[in-house]
Amino acid sequence: MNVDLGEKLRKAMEKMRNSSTMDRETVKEAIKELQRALISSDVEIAIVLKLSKEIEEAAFSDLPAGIGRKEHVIKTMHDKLSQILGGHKEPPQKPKKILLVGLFGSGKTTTAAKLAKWYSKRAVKVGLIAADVFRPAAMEQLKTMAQRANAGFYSKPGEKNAAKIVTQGIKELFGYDLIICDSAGRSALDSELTKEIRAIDSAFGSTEKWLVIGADMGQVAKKQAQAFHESIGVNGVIITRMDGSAKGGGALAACNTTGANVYFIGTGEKIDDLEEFDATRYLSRIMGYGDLQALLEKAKEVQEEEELDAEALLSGDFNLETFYKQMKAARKMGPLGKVMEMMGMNRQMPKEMMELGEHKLDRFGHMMDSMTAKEKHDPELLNKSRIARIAKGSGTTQEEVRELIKNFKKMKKVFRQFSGIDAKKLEQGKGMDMGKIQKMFGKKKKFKLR
Ligand SMILES: Nc1nc2c(ncn2[C@@H]2O[C@H](COP(=O)(O)OP(=O)(O)O)[C@@H](O)[C@H]2O)c(=O)[nH]1
Ligand SMILES: [Mg+2]
Repeated sequence: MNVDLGEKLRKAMEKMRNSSTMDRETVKEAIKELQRALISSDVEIAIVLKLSKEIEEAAFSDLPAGIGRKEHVIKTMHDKLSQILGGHKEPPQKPKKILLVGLFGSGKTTTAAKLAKWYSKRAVKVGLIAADVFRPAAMEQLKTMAQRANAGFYSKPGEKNAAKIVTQGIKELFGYDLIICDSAGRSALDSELTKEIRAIDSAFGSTEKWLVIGADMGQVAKKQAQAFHESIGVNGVIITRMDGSAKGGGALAACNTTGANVYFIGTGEKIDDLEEFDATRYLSRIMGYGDLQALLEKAKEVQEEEELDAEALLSGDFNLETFYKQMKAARKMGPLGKVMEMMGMNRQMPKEMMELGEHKLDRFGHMMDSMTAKEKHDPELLNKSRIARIAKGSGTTQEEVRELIKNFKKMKKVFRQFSGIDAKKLEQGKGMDMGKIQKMFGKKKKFKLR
């Protein structure tokens, strides 16, 4: 997600980390890198310049007790960055009525369903109203997604008056804790759209009016957020397509200058691709330091009777069985690439493992069934004749069995690397929230995918 920005920010930070002196020149160099990164993510120049100035000033101010100059500068950079992206504003936990507004294609309908799922998982009974009378297909789209989210649904195909749909919808969805209303967009916020949204809003009695904006807007998001706020009043923002645009940083910073609360970001087309936005977490993610917290949250949410045993994953005792189980559990949490990204491991992951499909995983499962317990725990035993036996027993080819072993070995190497770096990196202050990781493994905790 937004790998570009992350990559560049990481470089800027690394420049600092790796320099032996911490003079003005070094700081200026790092700030320059930072500027380049932010500008290429379409962050407004004025914001970038202000940020640079603040960092430079803070860098050579008095040091807080017990902290070195370098740590101080790095921390300042991180804090200021997180600030311009909007920090963290917790979304309301028990909203009653959310109205989603925005232009065509901003992601309203998709986000309505994603939100329904997000709140459903938090024991909120959610109903959806499809009030896009402009594009009738949107009703069908939302209906299908509502089913996927296990949410109630109301619409009235053929009805041209959105407010009427909403009034009826509220009646039909009586007893639901939260009702989310999807509205129509236009290609611009014109008087017609304003009028329609106002009518829906008054029929609906929104407690929340959230603007949905695509990350590809970049800094233009500012104008859009302001315009929507002035004409209909907006008290929350969701930025979609953070996964597909290099301008996500710009969109975030722009919304932040308007004082808008960015509650969520959309990170994919699927119904689970919605995340509560937290700038610190977002930064550590895109910069590749991993974020176990996000992973844990996601893990808790996936409704599968699979256990992802992080300890086994990173412990030295990583055998074929753990490998298979973990790959299976990880897959259920979403594309493996994303899961690994959250753990900060995507950089080292073999490409073929990131793209491992369901079908292949099933085949791996069959092979595993044809192995003895001993073989699973010690794949070194797998010589030519054993491989032949396994292929035959599982209806696969010897080539595939060898592929499984090869992949397993690669993964083992990745995990070993990952588990071995904590103490050293921690001492050198090289980012990585290893405190969290260590705490988790220290407790020998398994986390269960419900
Ligand atoms: N990659 C990605 N695509 C998204 C995201 N949110 C929405 N989309 C896609 O954007 C397009 C427009 O979304 P839609 O919900 O129909 O927008 P609406 O016109 O505002 O209702 C669809 O193709 C969605 O699949 C997101 O977070 N990431
Ligand atoms: Mg729509």
